[in-house]
Amino acid sequence: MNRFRLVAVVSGAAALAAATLVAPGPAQARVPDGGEPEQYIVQFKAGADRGAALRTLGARFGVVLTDQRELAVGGHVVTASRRTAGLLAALQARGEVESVEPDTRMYALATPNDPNYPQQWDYFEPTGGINVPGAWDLATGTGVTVAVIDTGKTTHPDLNGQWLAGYDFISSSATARDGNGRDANPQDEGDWYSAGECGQTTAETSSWHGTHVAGTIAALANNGVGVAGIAYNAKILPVRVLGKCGGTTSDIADAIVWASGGSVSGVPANPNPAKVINLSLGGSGACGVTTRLAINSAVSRGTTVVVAAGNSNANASGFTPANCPGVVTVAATDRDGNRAFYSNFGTTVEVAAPGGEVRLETEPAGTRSTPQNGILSTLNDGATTPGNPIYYTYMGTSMAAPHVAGVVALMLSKHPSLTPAQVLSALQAHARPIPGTCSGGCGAGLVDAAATVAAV
Ligand SMILES: [Ca+2]
Ligand SMILES: [Ca+2]
Ligand SMILES: [Ca+2]
Repeated sequence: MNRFRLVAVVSGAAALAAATLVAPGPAQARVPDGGEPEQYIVQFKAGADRGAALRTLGARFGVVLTDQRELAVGGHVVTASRRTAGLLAALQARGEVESVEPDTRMYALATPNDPNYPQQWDYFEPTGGINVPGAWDLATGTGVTVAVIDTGKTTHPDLNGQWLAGYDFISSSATARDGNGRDANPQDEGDWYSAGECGQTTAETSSWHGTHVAGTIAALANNGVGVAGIAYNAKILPVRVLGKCGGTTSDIADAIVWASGGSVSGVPANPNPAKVINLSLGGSGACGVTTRLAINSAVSRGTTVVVAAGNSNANASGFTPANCPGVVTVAATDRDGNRAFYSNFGTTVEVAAPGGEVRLETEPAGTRSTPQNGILSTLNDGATTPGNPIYYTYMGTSMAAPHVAGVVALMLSKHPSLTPAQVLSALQAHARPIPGTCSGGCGAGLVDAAATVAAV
C-alpha cells in the first residue's frame, strides 16, 4: 500500500509566533450606479460656440445636453438627459469638438482590509503574484464548495463559518489519534511524531497542514483580522485523510469519491458535494488503479481535482497523484517568479502558482531566513494537540495547489456549469509565461486569476 505524505515543507510551526500586524489597507467600497444621465468629457476647440453645438446636437437626438463645468485639464463635463445610442460618435463628429470620451465610472479596487493582506505577495505582486485582486471585482467564490482532503480542520477566527461538516476517512485509530476509525468529526488531532517514528530520525511537531491549505482557498476577507482567502466567499469541506505518519491510498480514494458526491459504503451521503477538490499530498510511484478510478469518478461528476506536483525537485511523473490523468497538477514558484527550488516539474505539470520559499536552497531544512517570501495563511500553534490560532508562512507545492483551487472556485462562482476540461483549458489559456526560470517545465505557466475569471 502506498503511503501518502503531505507535501508542504514544514518545520517547527509551534515555536513561532503570529505574523507581524500591519496597518489596515483601504476598505473595499463599490460606488453604486445611481442611474444618472449619460456623461461625457468633451474637449472643445478654441473659440468654439459650445452652447450652440450642444443645442443643435440635443435637438437632433431629442435630449437636453448640459455643459456642467470645465475641468482643471480643460475638458467640459457634458451630461445628457437620458442615455442615447450614437451620441458619443455624433459629438465626436462635430466641428467644434476636439475630442470626447465617456466619463467612465471607476470603483475602489476590491482590496480587502485584512491587516496581514499586505504580506500576501502571492496574490498581488506583479512579478510573482497571480493577479487575485482584479478577479475579486468579478467573483468571490459564492456558492462553491471546495473539498480540502488533508489533515482535517481546526478552530480559527479566519475560518469561522467557512468549514462545512466534512468527514474523517482515516481508518487506522493509531494514525487518526481520535480513538477510532472513520467518523463524522474531521477535527485535526495533530500529526506530530517522536524521533524514530514514521521512518524519521528526528521528531516533528504537528503541521496543521489542512488549516493552512484551507486559509489560502477561503479564509474570511474584510473581517478585520489576519489574511484573505482567494475565494473568500466559498465554503471548505474538510475531509480528513492524513494523520500521524501520513495516510493511505485506500482512505484517500474513498475521500475523493465521497467529497465529489459519490457514495462510500458505511459513510453517510455527503450533503455538500464539492466542485473542486484540493489534494496537497502525494507519494512516489505510478498512479495506481485505485487512485485513478477515484479521480475518474470525481471528474465524471464534474469535479475539478487540483493536485500538488510534489517537493522533490524532480520530474512529477514519478509522483502520485500528480501523475494521474485528469488532474490539474500544480508546480510551485517563488516570489521572483522562478520555479521554487523544491518544486517538481515536467510535462505532467499543467500550471504553476506561488508556493514560496521561507529559506534559501542552500540552507538546511528547519532554517527560516526568508519567511516573508513564504505563503502566509491560517495555522495553529499547538506542538502536538491544537493550541491557539495563528498566522504563519509555509512553503511547498502544498501551498501552490490551493492557489489554483481558489481560482477554480472563483471561476465556478461566476460560471457554475464549467466542466473540469473547460476549467483546465481556461487556466492554461490565460496563464502567463513564468517570469523567471523553470527548468524541466512548469506547464502553461503562472496562473492569472483575473484574466482567467474574466474569460469564463
Ligand atoms: Ca476516527
Ligand atoms: Ca475524527
Ligand atoms: Ca481575514
